[in-house]
Amino acid sequence: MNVKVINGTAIPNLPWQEKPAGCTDVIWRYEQNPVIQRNQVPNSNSIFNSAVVPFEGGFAGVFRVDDRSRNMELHAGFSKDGLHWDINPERIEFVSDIPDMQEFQYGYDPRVCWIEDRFYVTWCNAYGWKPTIGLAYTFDFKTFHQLENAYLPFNRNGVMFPRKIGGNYMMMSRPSDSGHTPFGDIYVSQSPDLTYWGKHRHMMGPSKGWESTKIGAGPIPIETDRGWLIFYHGVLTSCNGYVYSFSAALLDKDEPWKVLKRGRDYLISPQTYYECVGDVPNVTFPCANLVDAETGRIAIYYGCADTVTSLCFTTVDDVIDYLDHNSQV
Ligand code: BMA
Repeated sequence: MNVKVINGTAIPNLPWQEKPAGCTDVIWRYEQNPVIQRNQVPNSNSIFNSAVVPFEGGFAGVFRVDDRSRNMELHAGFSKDGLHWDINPERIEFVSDIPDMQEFQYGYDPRVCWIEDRFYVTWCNAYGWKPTIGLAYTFDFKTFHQLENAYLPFNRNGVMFPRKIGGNYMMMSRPSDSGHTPFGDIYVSQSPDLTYWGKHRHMMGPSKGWESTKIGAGPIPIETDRGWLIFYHGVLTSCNGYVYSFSAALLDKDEPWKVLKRGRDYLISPQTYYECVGDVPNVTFPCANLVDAETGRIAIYYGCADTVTSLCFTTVDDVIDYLDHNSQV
């Protein structure tokens, strides 16, 4: 490995498949995709845009499950190998001492981040039936303690950094509108206590064709000796609607709103059947990455066509090498 993963852990049982012979892509897909089918839970319509982490020698996660009434809900799930998942049929019932946080309206697009001694979950949470960023923590994926929402509506794609930086917790987010927002930049906000968020800094906005409409943060940032490595999604407006692809960027380690490198091209765009056909065609939407600190191998979980969940693979060296030669900040 040329680039070192910092503060990472070894994941010897990381789901993994070698790059196919002759493949020149930076990120390659798992051959048995999708790993999570739409009807894996009784009464589910779709399971996608979901987050997983290493847990007790295996893996745990928070899954976006839309049910057959088309309620958008979050379910916990467990797996020994990261491929075969046992997802709870009942949605997560958050507990909270804060009366205003006690009613669950809808939740989607979760991310899970280990910080210090527990797992934090961020998700797009309805407050007054309007989307903002919900925040909760869990130790065991059984009881989830809900905290204050991080922001006012409208906001989506809240993604925490896995440690305090300069003494504060940090979170990326994407201020939005009430609909299928036709704009969107990524900002980084800071908090001393996970209740009050401020010092909002602009990180980056839409750019080249594949990400010309809006962008949003994806999985939890990976700390390396070159800076924070992130995957993020970008949206193109075609004559037939939105197309969601994703690429990578490298952020300054102390001031992560400063973008050091940014992929010129997408690294994954909707091209396979399961990415192009589903409830919302042409969506690849990453919400989690598992990183083996020993080898630099990365397994990315991404939602496909708002219907199923898939896996793809790369390495820290492959992505940084790509960024070193194909960056357009
Ligand atoms: C976004 C979110 C995502 C979804 C995407 C494509 O606004 O709702 O959950 O994957 O649209 O429909």
